[in-house]
Amino acid sequence: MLPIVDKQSAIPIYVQIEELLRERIAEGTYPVNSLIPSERDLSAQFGVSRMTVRQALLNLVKEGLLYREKGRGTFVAEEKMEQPLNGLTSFTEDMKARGFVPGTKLIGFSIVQPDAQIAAKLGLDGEASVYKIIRIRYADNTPMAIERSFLPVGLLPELTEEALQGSLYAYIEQQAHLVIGQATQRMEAALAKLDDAEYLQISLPAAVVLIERISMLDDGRPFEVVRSTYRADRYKFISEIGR
Ligand code: 16G
Repeated sequence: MLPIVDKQSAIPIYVQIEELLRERIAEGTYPVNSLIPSERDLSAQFGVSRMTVRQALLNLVKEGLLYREKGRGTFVAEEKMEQPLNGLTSFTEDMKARGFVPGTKLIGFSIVQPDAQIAAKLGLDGEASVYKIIRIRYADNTPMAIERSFLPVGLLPELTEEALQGSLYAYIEQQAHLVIGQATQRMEAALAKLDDAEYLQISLPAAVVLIERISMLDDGRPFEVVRSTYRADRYKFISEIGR
């Protein structure tokens, strides 16, 4: 039986094909990471041209619902991670809450003099030094984000590389006995830079979401400025909004 493509409709045929493919993915006819039928097969199934199928597939690839592998075909992508923007949570907590095993690769750990911007955001004067920490964060071994963090050495004088293999927030609360209060976040879209694309194992050009978080202890002292690069193909950000 041919699926219904309405050629008289005002809705372009490629959009109708997109919808039909979306349904098949949602129903599990095409499971996550499975190879979907070729353009030729789909055009025969839907009774439309290969050009039309190609357009629909291209749009679904752009949207992140499908991905392509050179020489192998088009596959169904994993569902994006839904990241709430309401609570001040840690990466480790976020991953665990979703049933993923959080992972960290520490690729930078040094003590530096902050530039004027970072110093101002952390409320530091010219003398104070900061940790500069770069970590790749994983969910079940898939790289999800890169975090470049700056923390005042004075607040966490005993911070070690070992502690950063696990949760920074757990260290702050349980080892350093500080109380985390609130944070301000700014988000913007960007194209991934070459080194970040390598860390995230994505091919260029690729969209990413940049988030800067400035976090404070409950007494108002800023304890971190973090610039994170999130994979736009793996993340959706959700916020609850009331009128
Ligand atoms: C999140 C935070 C980051 C924080 C980290 C601590 C955003 C944008 N960033 O990734 O600021 O440093 O969690 O995670 O949400 P951890 O306790 O697992 O090390």
